[in-house]
Amino acid sequence: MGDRYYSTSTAFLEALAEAGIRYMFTNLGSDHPGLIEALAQARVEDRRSELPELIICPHETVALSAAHAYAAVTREPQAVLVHVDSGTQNLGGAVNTAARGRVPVLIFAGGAPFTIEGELPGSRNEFIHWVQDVHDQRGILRNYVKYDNEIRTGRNVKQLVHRALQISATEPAGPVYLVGPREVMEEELEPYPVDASSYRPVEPAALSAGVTGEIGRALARARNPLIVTGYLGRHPEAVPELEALCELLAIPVIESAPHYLNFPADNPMHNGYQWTTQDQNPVLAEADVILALDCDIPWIPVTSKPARDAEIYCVDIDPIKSEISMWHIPARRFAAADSRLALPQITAHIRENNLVDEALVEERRADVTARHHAQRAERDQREVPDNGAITPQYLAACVRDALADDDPLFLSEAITNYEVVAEHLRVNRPGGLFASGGGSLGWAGGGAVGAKLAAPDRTVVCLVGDGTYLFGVPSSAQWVARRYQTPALTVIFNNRGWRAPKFSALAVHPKGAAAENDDFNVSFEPAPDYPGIAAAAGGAYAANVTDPADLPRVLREALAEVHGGRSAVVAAYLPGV
Ligand SMILES: Cc1ncc(C[n+]2csc(CCOP(=O)(O)OP(=O)(O)O)c2C)c(N)n1
Ligand SMILES: [Mg+2]
Repeated sequence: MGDRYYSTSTAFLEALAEAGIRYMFTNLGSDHPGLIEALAQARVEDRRSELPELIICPHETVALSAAHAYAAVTREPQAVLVHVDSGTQNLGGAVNTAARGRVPVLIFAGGAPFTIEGELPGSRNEFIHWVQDVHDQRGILRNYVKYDNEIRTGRNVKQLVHRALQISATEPAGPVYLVGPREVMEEELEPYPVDASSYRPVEPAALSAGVTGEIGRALARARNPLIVTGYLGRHPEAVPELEALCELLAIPVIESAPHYLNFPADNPMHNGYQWTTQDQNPVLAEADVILALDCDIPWIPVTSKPARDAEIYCVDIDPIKSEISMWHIPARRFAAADSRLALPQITAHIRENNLVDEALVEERRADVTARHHAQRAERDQREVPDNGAITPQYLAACVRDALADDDPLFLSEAITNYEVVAEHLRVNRPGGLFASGGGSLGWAGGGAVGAKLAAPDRTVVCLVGDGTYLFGVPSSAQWVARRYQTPALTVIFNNRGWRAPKFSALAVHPKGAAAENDDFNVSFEPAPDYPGIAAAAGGAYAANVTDPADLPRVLREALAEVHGGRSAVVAAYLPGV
């Protein structure tokens, strides 16, 4: 071995750099002396810039959420480094969210040293090494990762990192987990090269000719075709392809529980959004041919479903959804394909075979366009305060108007106001609106940091519920934002509590004791000073707004601060839960 410190840890970091990873969202511990030394050694050798930059996150939820949003914006895999079992557990629900959001993230945690008498460098020398030695550290994340493994030697750590990243980035993308015990991470090595370019993610899949023709014919002959999608827009290039097909045949689109911008809000073929609803969606009910395209929850059968005889096709990068224990839609055909390829295939098939019935299509185009405008008109009417109170619709409209001349990148974690946010922001730009895709709240806090690092020229704006703001560990997220100069505007839909569990209880027990007595245990009164947390932790501009008339001015001031490099948090007081 040479004089210079070169260990498994050095090779691990080099492999991340070779894979194009720029940042490591990190929380450190007693498992990381090798990594800390390797990074310091690189600085001494003037090679620090060749290795990824550390983004220190005082809470792991923030680290993984930041990596998640960065990956969602760029589609490039990210790295998160955490501390043994404890740091892994502190990732908490963000792992569910990264898995359900299908984002490529490599999570690394050290493992407790396995020697106790100094047999190897890195052997136990702190009391905590006994405490952190658990049966199955990798099992903590096995419910949520596509791949997990232990680094057993430095001799092939680069191959292991590249393989893990290849699996993570291959669609359906998702988190992967590597664990490296201390002695292994300290193992000294000779540097060695690996050809990172031989670990590219698997190429996207196209539809077979047979299925292309079947779907093309079905859509072309339908009276009321419909496309339902949720995450097609993870590839912004797929959005114009969807527009091309929908415009050719005048097919309406519903975005169902979307976590990307899948279809421009102003396209007249946009026929609305759906999340949890109590009412049947009429667009869904009247459809005779439905294409569920990159969509996890195209409808909720108990409250809103297609007609019994609707002809359904499922084209998805993950059409069987084996990670969701119970899942089914009554489709005639399930096909695994990348919508960037499948959509132009279907469009070309329809064109080349002259399948367009012009009269039918033009009649339908008028109907679909009319419904689009009717929906828009109805929403416009609701963009006003209610008896002197800020309404969610008015708030979302004010945010939209404040950013009219900007290039915003919105993160929505607005929970019972998801629909309001999507309807009233009216985002058109692919890659302009993101949600987590997961079920664990608190993503947007760290997510804003990752989104701003990924898109430094854009104005990052988060719209969150008050409960969700707290789940995002704002003390940590806002500190990271200041430290790494990633300013964002956070707008809190402050209804002073958790409205969602109240709605859940009402949907199951509409006339129960909780409903009769308005006894739901969801109120946060007396409400915390939410923006004050951000001011204390990250020096953010902080404002609480109760008067609707103040909102446009406060948002303008807040955005001026953000453009000047300082985060801003504005909590708008809505009617209480
Ligand atoms: C980590 C986590 N804990 C608990 C829940 C359950 N949950 C779902 S929505 C919700 C309330 C969210 O409150 P808020 O952000 O204020 O939105 P609101 O319901 O008021 O619109 C809770 C607690 C969850 N989804 N994730
Ligand atoms: Mg709330």
